[in-house]
Amino acid sequence: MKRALITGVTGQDGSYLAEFLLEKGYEVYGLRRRTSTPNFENVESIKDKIRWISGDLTDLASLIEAVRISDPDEVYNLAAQSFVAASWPQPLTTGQITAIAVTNMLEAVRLVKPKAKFYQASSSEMFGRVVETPQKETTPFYPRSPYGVAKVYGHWITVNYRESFNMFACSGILFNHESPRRGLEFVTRKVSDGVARIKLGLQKELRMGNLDSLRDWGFAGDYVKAMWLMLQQEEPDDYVISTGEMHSVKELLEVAFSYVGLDYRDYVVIDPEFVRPAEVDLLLGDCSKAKEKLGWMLEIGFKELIHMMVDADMKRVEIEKKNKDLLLLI
Ligand code: NDP
Ligand code: GDR
Repeated sequence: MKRALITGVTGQDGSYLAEFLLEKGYEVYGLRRRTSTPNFENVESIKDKIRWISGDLTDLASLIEAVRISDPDEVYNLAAQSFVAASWPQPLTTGQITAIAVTNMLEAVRLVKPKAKFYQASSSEMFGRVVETPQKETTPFYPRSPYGVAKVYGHWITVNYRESFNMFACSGILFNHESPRRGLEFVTRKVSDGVARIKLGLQKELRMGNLDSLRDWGFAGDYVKAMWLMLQQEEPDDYVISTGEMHSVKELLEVAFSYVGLDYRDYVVIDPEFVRPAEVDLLLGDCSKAKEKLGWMLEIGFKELIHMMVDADMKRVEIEKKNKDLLLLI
């Protein structure tokens, strides 16, 4: 039985990856930092199957202990301060978790289990300002946020450990991927949740930032398979994972609102609070290398993804509304 250690297992990708690996028969160890309130929502159905290890990415001792306890064949480093907008008000925390802590994780693996295969969650945010379209593995980086800058560090330190210590370390340059488990502040989920609340009469408007930015949005469940495939290869390498299709935030609004019979222009209000100090205008990935070498395939397209998210939020918000109404009756 193979053993995997996942950091960031309570997040969107960590939860899909844990499910995928458990189905494949892996023993899954999940690193989890202490929180003041429980955050098991994404992993509720597999909570008892994960072997939990307490630790924090910024605490090297806890990572060394995590690698010692799990004795992993594969390590997936998914933990990060992952919200781009939060990286301006919290640039140092973002740097500590999203950049420097990648070295913590690599050091823990190098010291305790150097033969373990290592996956680093790199990001299309590293491309930032448009230098080349579509963006591929060889496109130069020009990050536009403290988050993007931190991810560039994480990417290169992973490449460096591969080259310096001959470690099996891969970096997956993943473009935006979404699901009903996406955090509520990210644009797709903010929209699917907003649509559900407006449709069910719990919210009157949706306050948004830049509607012109263009993103390459895929489904998280498809993307975690690519992470695993990277670690099953003979040689470690870096891969772009994307859909190769680009849509604007405006299109996202159109698809989500029209799905429940509404016109987004009647509800969306532009609020400067959600406009970023520097924007990544356009992200479009070329994942031919992953298709060819990993045999990776996309299963869910843009519209299907957004409809899936709206359906899930309609169900969730409906239950919330019923519970509220019941409370009013008591
Ligand atoms: P989430 O924000 O949903 O999850 C982040 C996870 O990291 C959470 O489990 C969080 O724990 C954990 N975490 C944060 N800080 C620490 C810390 N100091 N110690 C231990 N754990 C910590 O992110 P996603 O699942 O969407 O993304 C996974 C990774 O992939 C991230 O590194 C992200 O930057 C990267 N990425 C994501 C893309 C996307 O479109 N989703 C695209 C490209 C890259 P807690 O629950 O306690 O907050
Ligand atoms: P992103 O995702 O920054 O691309 O990072 P996000 O969904 O936050 O933003 C996408 C685009 O939508 C625009 N936008 C808004 N965004 C948010 N969150 N809220 C709004 O109200 C709003 N209005 C417009 C943004 O300006 C942006 O252009 C995600 C994260 O998962 C990263 O961790 C990951 O590395 C990258 O994707 C690839």
